[in-house]
Amino acid sequence: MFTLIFGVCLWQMSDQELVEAAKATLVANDRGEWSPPTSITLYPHQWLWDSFFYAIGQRHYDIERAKTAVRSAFRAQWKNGLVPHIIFSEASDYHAGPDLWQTSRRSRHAPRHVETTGVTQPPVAAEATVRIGEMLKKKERRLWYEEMYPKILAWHQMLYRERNPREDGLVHLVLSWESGMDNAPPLMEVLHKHAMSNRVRIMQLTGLDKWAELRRRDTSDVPAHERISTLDLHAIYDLIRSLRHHNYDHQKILAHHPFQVIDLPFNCILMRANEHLKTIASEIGEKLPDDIVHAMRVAPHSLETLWDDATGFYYSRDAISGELIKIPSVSTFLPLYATQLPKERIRFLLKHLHDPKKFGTKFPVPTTPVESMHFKPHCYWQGPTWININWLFIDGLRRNGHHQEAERLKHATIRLVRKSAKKHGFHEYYSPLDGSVAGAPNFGWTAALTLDLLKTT
Ligand code: 2M8
Repeated sequence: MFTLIFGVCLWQMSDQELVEAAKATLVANDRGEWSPPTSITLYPHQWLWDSFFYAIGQRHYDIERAKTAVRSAFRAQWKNGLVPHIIFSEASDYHAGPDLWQTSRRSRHAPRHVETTGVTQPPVAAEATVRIGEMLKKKERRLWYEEMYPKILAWHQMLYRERNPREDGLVHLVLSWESGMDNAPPLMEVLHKHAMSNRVRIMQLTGLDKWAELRRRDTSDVPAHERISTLDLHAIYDLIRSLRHHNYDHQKILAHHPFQVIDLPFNCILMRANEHLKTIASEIGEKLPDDIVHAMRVAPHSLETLWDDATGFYYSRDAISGELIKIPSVSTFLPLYATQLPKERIRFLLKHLHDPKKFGTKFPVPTTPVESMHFKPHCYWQGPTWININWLFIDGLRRNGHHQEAERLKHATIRLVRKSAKKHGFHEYYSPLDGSVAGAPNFGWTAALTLDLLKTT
């Protein structure tokens, strides 16, 4: 027994070593004002929700740097309030770069001083702002909140003004990249149903996708089977062309664009972000505007329409057909992060969490249930365990009073990262079955959020 424990200690990091290693990863990725998601060329620019997760980790050792991470994500905010999901740096080797988007030429709202994409990502800014605020003295916090409030507010208002045609507090996404869970099976279902362009269909029929696969730039560092499929990626490129064709004008996009989803995780994050915004507003003596107050009032009722009693899951909705996308995924747990759920509902969700055929794996939480035909343990958002999703889920469990479950998941998450940290550092995602690493190495949000889990109770 002693030898076993001693052996484990030798090849695994202690909490303190893990904290130091996480910090070292964040510092090594740091470019001063912003940090690319990983040390390799796979993602060489600034990504939006990555920046906020970075900040949540950085606040533990350099609060000013954490503020800069949040601030810098807003340096390219569009005139209409949109905060773009990528701010391009000088690096030229990204597969969906400025030439594909052409936002500065096509949109009257896009900034001219820097190139960006024309879509957004989950609004984690308010969360990061408040987490930083909690560590500041009252006067500094007020200044910090006064600085961030108008920017975050403009972003949320844009989402409700331009992406919420039903005014029910749940916004439409127009690209799976906006959800951050790029190739999650429910999103790919909508893509396959409505948004396979003729070009992509021809690629598929003629086998040209095999040739295109050889030319992919994103699979030089990470094996193709751990990434999105070539056909799905090309369908996404064509959706970007459609957004560009509509000059990133949301009215035209909602009327004609073939991919529109009421995404469950994005909307859960937005609901929670509004609560944070309310906290920020009240600390600085601001009154939330009516549109946000309205959205906050109706969103919990609208969220209920995403629950399916027959299967016991929350789902995203296909906004084109109006139907629920009944493909179970880890997103079903995120309403816990969004709001307070009834006890009975939580009981149902926790049953799924512990069911070995669904999410009860050795290294939870898989993004897709293991019994699903879509489950692939190493493939991107189709099965692997992601640390940011666990982090949101842990927070949701706490907020709903399930502290023991939250602790259990927190320890399982740290255990998963610790398992390979000595040899492989912090990875982008992990197999939920055996904990093996996948995706990019030296991954920022894995390091940042592990650091946060280790530093907070
Ligand atoms: C992944 O997405 C980008 C496109 O946005 C890509 O595959 O090139 C996703 O995991 C996304 O959630 C993440 O923000 C991004 C950078 O880490 O990579």
